[in-house]
Amino acid sequence: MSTTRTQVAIMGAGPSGLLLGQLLHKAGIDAVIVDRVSGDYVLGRIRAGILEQVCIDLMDEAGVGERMHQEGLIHHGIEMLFDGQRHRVDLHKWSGGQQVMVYGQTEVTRDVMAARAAAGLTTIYEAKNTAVHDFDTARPYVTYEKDGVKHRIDCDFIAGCDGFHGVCRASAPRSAIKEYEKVYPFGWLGLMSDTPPVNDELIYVNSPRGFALCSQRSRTRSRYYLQVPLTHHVEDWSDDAFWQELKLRLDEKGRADLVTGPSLEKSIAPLRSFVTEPMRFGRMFLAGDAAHIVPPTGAKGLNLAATDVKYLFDALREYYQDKSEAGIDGYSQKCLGRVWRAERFSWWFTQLMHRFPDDGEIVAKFQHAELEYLMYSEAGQRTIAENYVGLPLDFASQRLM
Ligand code: RFL
Ligand code: PHB
Repeated sequence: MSTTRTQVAIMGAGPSGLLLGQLLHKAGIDAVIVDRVSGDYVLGRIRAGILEQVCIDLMDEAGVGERMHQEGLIHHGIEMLFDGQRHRVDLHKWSGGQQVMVYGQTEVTRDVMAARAAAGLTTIYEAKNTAVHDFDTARPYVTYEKDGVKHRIDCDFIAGCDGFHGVCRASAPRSAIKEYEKVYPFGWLGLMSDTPPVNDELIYVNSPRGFALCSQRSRTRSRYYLQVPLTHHVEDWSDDAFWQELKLRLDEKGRADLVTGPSLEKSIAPLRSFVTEPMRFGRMFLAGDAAHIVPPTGAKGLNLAATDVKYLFDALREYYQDKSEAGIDGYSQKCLGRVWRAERFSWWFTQLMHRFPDDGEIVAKFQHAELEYLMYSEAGQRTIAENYVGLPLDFASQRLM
């Protein structure tokens, strides 16, 4: 067994782990990242597409925002399509001048990976049998196997950035953890194509045939989603069938404007709301999907991961530079305050926009009435806008009165 030492052992080289590693490096704190898959595999996963300001700011703080600012598209609004009509929610107007940015998770990952490689930092990919040990003591360590050799990394802290199926949350003592979960009775079939987006802004569609979303990655690359039953398999959806169904869920203008083309990628993602409490177990901290999952309707998954990373980085920097444990002691509570607000919005927006198999026509009528109200009321517009652009980092401590 070969043994090395670092200050922070980061499990997982997704956006959470990579961003945390880059921030720590900039602050002069040593970290090693371990992932069970290859770098190419991580880059091949098509996921989130919308960055909130907190995520943009974190990319800048990590010193990896240059390409994002050149290529990312700023959006000031979203469209809601129901009853055959489009309604624009002016995010900028109703959120006090904020916006979101279209920039894919793949690109975020690529940028941080490149910076990491340029700085000569260690990422161990394709590590087998990863495990975390003794995080309830002052001397935690991680182990893994690579090319048939066993390795051990001694550390001060373990950052559990290893996603929903990772080893970190699974290693927390069952008596110390509470998990909240809701699984939705449908999935999202996503298709990526090198075709110009059907609209400048995203369109969220509530149609009698189910939810649809028209998103994008650039002016020449589109990302579309369809709500599908959980029993469907991606192999059964030809590109033609996808485009056909999308057209049926769009309005006349959408049908006329839609440019179709061969898919670059097609996959079905299940939808889930999930939260782990707490997010700290001794000297192990969970961040991102390792601790919580949202249904993608509110575009919150990656952005929540970025907030966790921001809080965790600040806490670790405080520990090393100011010799204070206040940040790490408050980490879990601080994250969970924001997590639950994003979970609530994602759940609410999901139930507003999808057809649930057991709901009758009356629920479709309720949805319609609620959407009409939201589009009529300034309070309604503000509710969507301020949640969509992301509540402020210190939201939990703010009250109007
Ligand atoms: P990730 O991206 O899942 O990365 C975790 C990394 O940990 C590695 N890993 C391990 N490493 C070591 N040892 C182990 N035992 C390990 N087990 C796993 C994995 O290989 C992986 O590289 O989590 P992270 O970094 O917290 O980032 C979170 C975001 O990826 C996630 O919140 C979003 O992508 C969620 N999400 C979406 N969010 C959006 O805002 N919009 C979307 O359209 C959207 N689409 C999606 C999504 C998540 C999906 N998942 C999780 C299946 C679509 C899908 C399919
Ligand atoms: C995406 O572009 O993948 C995307 C955008 C907005 C969402 C979910 C996914 O709400």
